[in-house]
Amino acid sequence: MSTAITVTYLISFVFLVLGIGVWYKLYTDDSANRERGQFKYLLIVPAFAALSYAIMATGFTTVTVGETDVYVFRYIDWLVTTPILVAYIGWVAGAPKKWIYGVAGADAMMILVGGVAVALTGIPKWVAFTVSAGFHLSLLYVLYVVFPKYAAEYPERNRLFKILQNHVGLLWLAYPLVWLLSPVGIDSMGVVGTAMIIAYLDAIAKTPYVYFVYRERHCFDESRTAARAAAEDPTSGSAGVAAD
Ligand code: RET
Repeated sequence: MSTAITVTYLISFVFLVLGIGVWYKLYTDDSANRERGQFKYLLIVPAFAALSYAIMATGFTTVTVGETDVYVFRYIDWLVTTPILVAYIGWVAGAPKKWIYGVAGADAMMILVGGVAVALTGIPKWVAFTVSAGFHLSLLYVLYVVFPKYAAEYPERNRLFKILQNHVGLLWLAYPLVWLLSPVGIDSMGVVGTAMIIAYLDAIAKTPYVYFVYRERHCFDESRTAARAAAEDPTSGSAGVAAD
């Protein structure tokens, strides 16, 4: 493995360990309601990715399927962590469980089928790519059409919802594009460039995500929900007028 790749993987590893530190601050902040925020699940995101980058930095990156090298740790990491990233947005939006599990399932299928596409050749490869891209589109539909309807009922969480929605909605568009240009796609970008871009995208997709939740951690506080409910309730006196 080239030195450039090893160094990039190590940088991503350090950035992801920083993400674990941010998570720790989030989880141990007594002024925030960690149970309502379901912060515990977010640890898996930087921790699993840091582990997978540590393993990849040692040079153990690929498993050969037929004649193709498949970056197994990359796909295992994505399979474990990306459903959490999208499901958590559903949690912030206050969406029902069926949508939260549904979007996590669509995400897992996107990664699984995308991973299979790497190992295939010819037409089947492009069919698998298209199916995976279809799951990606369905995920974006839930993020931009379904979740906002539920998020509207929790105005105090709206800021965090919008930040995470756009962080995931926009940044993730780069992944299928990089895949397309990489050696497993139309091969107009080298192995080193691909590895470096993905290592960068992965780190940016995770540590800042946890940081955004940290910054907005108080949106889950009961006092805020109660204050809004009181303001919206016309029977609670003049506060109802103020809410308009
Ligand atoms: C693949 C190839 C097939 C088509 C599509 C893909 C999308 C992958 C995505 C991955 C996101 C990964 C993240 C990792 C964080 O560490 C599988 C590349 C649509 C969106 C956010």
